[in-house]
Amino acid sequence: MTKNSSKTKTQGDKGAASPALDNSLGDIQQGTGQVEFAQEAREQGGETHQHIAANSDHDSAVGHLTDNHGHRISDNQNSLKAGPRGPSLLEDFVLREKIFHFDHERIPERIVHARGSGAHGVFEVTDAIPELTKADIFQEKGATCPVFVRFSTVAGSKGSKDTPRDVRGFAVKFYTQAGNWDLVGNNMAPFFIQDAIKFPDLIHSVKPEADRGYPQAASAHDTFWDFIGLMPESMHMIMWAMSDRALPRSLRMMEGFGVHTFRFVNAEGKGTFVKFHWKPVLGMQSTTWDEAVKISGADPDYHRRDLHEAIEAGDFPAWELGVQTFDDAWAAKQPYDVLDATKLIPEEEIPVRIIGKMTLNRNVDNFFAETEQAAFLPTNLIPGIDFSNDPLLQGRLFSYLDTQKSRLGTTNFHQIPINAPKCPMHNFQRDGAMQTLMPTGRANYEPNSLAQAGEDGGPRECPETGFASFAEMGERTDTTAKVRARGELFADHFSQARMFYLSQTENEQAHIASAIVFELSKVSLPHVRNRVVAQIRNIDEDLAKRIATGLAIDLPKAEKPARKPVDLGTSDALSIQKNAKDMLKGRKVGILFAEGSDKNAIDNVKSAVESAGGSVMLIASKIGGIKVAGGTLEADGQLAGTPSVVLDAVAIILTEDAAKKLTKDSAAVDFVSDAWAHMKAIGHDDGALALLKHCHVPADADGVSAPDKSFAANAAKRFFAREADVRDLA
Ligand code: HDD
Repeated sequence: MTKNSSKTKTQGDKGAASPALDNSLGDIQQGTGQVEFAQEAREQGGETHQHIAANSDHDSAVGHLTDNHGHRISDNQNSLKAGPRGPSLLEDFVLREKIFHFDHERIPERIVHARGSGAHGVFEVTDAIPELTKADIFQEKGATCPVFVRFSTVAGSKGSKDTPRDVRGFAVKFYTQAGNWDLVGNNMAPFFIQDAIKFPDLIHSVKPEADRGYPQAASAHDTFWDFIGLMPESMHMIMWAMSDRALPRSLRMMEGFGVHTFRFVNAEGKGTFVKFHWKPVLGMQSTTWDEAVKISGADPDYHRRDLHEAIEAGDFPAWELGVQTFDDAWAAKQPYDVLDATKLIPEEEIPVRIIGKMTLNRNVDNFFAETEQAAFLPTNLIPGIDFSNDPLLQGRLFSYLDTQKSRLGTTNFHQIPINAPKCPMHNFQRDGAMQTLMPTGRANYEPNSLAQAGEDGGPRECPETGFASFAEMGERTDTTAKVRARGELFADHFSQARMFYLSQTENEQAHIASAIVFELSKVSLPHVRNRVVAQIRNIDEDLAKRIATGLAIDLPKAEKPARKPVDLGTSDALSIQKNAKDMLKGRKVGILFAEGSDKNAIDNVKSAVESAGGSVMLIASKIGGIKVAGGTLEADGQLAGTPSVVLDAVAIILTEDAAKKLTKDSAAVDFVSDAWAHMKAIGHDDGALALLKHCHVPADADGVSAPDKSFAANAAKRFFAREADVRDLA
């Protein structure tokens, strides 16, 4: 141990263990030589107690059950009583500690984004950009850095379903050698509000209503739409939130956005504005609303399971990181303000330059220790990246640090392994609740002159390499008045909302109209409904009419816009369907079979799907083993528990008798009817025709085919042309 060292032990700091750990491991050093192992456990977090206890056993490598202080427990079944039928005794420290710990197992959930799923991965630079930024991670092509990602819904509690209509959080922690960089974004490019001072109001309005405590994880209620109708700046985001973007098929199939304009700063101190984008390698895909609702019943953990299973299977989800960069002069010419988080920059104006790739390749080992305790901070920046004056971003810079203290209970939350940097960390901050580090030495202040006496005076500032804020030129001068105001162009609330709506395909536009009709139909206050439609008249007259017709209300008088909208044209990049990648990779095909089904046909579908990169799930009424023509087959899923909503396409291989029998089974009927209504490919053999007919599925329709290669090609698509036949769209 370095004498008088004021260095602090952190992850990645491979110096000696702290004295406390050394002492506690004295026995281990003699007995088993497990110091390194135990120290590693400490660095990886969470497991230390268990391992120290287990390994401090001199005579056995097998773990003995102990309490939290290392005392072996002889009986974990019975509490200590005064006689077998007597009262329990207060002295039972084993019982008391166990119950005490259990009572405190839960921590407050996040006020927003409570429901989330996380995974580890790696980021690799594919195109170095030293000319734009001096950020450590972007200097060399091929450089890599570990990452942790947490995806989330926004409104629901942590036990809520995965598939509500909602924005998805897309938070990435890069553990760079220059410190952690957290890019805490969403799967939608704009945001609801322009100024952080409105965030508590927005969130209060969308959360379960204050008096009645419902609805959970839903925006379809009075208070949300009341707020929205009164906040026209939210209209652009409302178009996104009511679009298919709010219903991702998989977390692996959604885009991510840093939302705000940030600054890159290069080695010469030159600043460049930047917007960050994540592009999914599997392409974008969404479910229909009906599908999402049914999935939430069939599998509330649909997205969490999908992410976990894909990573377990080695089918690693990946995204490309892209940037849109521009300078102040370009920004000044735009009809919108780049500091306004309710606006985006069309990709057709400034193309997204791909600079890296993120691959998620490891599931968490402990959901609580990692996913739940992960603390993201927009203030986690590294030299070469800086904030902009976006007033929403500026407010976030306070909120996240603050929230971690209330959620994780201590200012030392940065020491939790998932949050700790993987580069050295040394400073003079000390103590606090749950302090787990052991800074040593006399120097806990700076400046100090202890080094002159041969002692370790501790770390020093780094004027050259440390974080230096970009020397922002502009409005902050001595003559600028303090104001509570916004930039002039912030007042344009409708131009980009219109651009988004007009950029969608016909189906996508219909989905937006239907979604708003659905949501406003759950609103009980007529004036709230009317005001929202009155705002939407400023986006698109036809959309407003469709919604009014869908609600059976008169078209209200348009709200007067604060600033006249301008025509921004369209941007194809905003549509999911226009950018869909018809691929089977990452998609799941179900094969419904029964007694007597043709094994050969099943095998053919399986190999066609698998060779196109998809996965297959065999589904039958019973899972244990069913006699089919050509052998016996076990099913992966029982029909009643595996509806077609959790699949991307279905093949139905049945004998005529089995098909007739299944017409009387509502699970089978729903299986086929839903696959048809959700515009999925259906493969079938002749035997299955009776079931198809019963479900009113025309055997010659587009996307309905024999279970051969054509089915595998169809399975990668959705047949949106079918939609008008299966749904009454607004
Ligand atoms: Fe936020 C969490 C994304 C505006 C205050 N936010 C949180 C998470 C994401 C975002 C992805 C979850 C992180 C995780 O997985 O742990 N938030 C955004 C985006 C915003 C945004 C993209 C706008 C562009 N947020 C925003 C504002 C405020 C907050 C304006 C407050 C002024 N957000 C929080 C928070 C949370 C949070 C209360 C809850 C849990 C947490 O921070 O760690 O501080």
